[in-house]
Amino acid sequence: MFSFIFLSQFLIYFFLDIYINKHCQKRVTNFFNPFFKIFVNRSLTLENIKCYGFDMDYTLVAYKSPDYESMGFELLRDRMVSVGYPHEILRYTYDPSFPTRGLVVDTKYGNLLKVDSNGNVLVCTHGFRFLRGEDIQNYYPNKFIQRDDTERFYILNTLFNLSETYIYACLVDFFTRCNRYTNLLKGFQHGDLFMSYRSMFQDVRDAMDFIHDSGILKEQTIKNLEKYVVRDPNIPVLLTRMKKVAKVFLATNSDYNYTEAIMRYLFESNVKPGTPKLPWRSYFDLVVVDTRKPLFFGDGTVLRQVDTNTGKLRIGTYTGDLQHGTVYSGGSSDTVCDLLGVKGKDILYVGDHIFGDILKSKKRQGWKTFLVVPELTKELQVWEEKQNLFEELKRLDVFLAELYKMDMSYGQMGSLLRSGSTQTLFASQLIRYADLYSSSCINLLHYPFNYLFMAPPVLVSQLLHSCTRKTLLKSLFKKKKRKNGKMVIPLFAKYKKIYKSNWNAFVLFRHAGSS
Ligand SMILES: *[C@@H]1O[C@H](CO)[C@@H](O)[C@H](O)[C@H]1NC(C)=O
Ligand SMILES: *[C@@H]1O[C@H](CO)[C@@H](O)[C@H](O)[C@H]1NC(C)=O
Ligand SMILES: CC(=O)N[C@H]1CO[C@H](CO)[C@@H](O)[C@@H]1O
Ligand SMILES: [Mg+2]
Repeated sequence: MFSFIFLSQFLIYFFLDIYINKHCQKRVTNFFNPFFKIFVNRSLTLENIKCYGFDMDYTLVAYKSPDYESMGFELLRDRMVSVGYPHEILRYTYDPSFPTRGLVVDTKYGNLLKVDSNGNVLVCTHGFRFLRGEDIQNYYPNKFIQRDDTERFYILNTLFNLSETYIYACLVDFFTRCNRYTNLLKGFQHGDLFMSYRSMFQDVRDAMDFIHDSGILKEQTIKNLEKYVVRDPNIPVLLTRMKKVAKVFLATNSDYNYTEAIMRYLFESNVKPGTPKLPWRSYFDLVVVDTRKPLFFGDGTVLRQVDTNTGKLRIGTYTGDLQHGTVYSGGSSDTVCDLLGVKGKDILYVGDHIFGDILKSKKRQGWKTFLVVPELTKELQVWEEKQNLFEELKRLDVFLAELYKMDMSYGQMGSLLRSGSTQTLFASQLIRYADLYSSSCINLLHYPFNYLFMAPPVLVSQLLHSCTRKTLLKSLFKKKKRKNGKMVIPLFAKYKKIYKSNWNAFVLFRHAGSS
């Protein structure tokens, strides 16, 4: 009897194993691979999603980093020189390890700040110089900024802002070091001219608007698609599968001509062998360009039809029914719901801009949200590599030096989500407004369309978990061992050097040892 149960169980597992190997291997292995993972902040059943919406730039379309940002930087830099900035600036080249998304510009003092959700300053640079405790306190006596002062502080939230962030640091660096200019608290003096940090930032923004509005950035991108745009053959696969179970729409702030060029490249020039080549528009039930998000999620603009032959807009407001393959311009999120016949809560909207795509669509329209965070690939890589170190450090929050070193593996400004064990402003917004987040929308391919996302927010909570002194003491006690009659605390022995140089930690240790 016993052996029969044993045998039958064995057989069941044996065949189950073969089945899994045969049918699910790819899906199962990817499922457990953290790099393909979708992280969950609020539970969500894909089965209830009746409609998927996509942003285009940095969401469906991944730009090649750092080539794309470098190109943006060079256009900006050249523009600055052509409006009168010194030629020496042309010597700067883009360094992708410097800027991180979510930095705040203080236009009064010309500093770049990394802050937490309450406005506490975590990292502060002036040009490329990283300021230390005292220097930071000279500018910000309580190491704190009043973030709602939107006249003074600007958050660089999108990936398009990276090149802007970098050119601003270059300008501050240049003028600070160039001896033709006198450094003052709020800017630079040159003869009888005063140039404030504020006006410099305005010039950078104007230059940024210029390269966007004049179409020069788009022109360069389209001229060299191979160099700047990732062509992932899984995108058509994902949309084909999605369209079988739900409606799919595209809502982009880009104009029709650019959208057409990019989407053609993505969908029509690169089909997997054996799949039919379809026009890109057939993958969507609705395409809306010139959406002007976040305005789109509120009042929106006039809805017009695009003449897909000429790229020009038809005059007048569109009032008809939804026609397949037609492209619309403007409108609002309400028009999207009306045209597709879906309710806000049935939509999962996938975007990369925390303010323009995610916050507004969630707050105003109650859409379900999926934030694409391309940086997660790097964050996860560092996390995987340094996980043991991090686990150890988590229990010992006194080792700031080590934590700092780990932070530097992400880039000069450290992680997008943390600084030491403190959560950044970006991370807190992510937790508040995104239901799901992942490094790419393609990761949806690794989950079945009836999947129930229920996991706790592993990445953010684990990355952000900081421990209290109490748990530190507890963990020290747990580890103590007797060796030759002497009490040895292995962690202490290991970090003796750091302990010696850290008075706080030394006191802490004596407590642990004497009690
Ligand atoms: C950041 O980039 C977005 C476009 O992606 C732009 O609308 C915004 O004004 C930029 N922010 C700043 C502070 O320049
Ligand atoms: C789009 O391109 C066509 C020609 O390729 C041009 O006639 C049209 O004006 C362009 N439209 C816009 C909005 O740039
Ligand atoms: C599971 C989890 O961490 N959920 C968080 C999602 O975001 C809200 C804020 O809107 C947090 O309160 C939850 O803790
Ligand atoms: Mg985008």
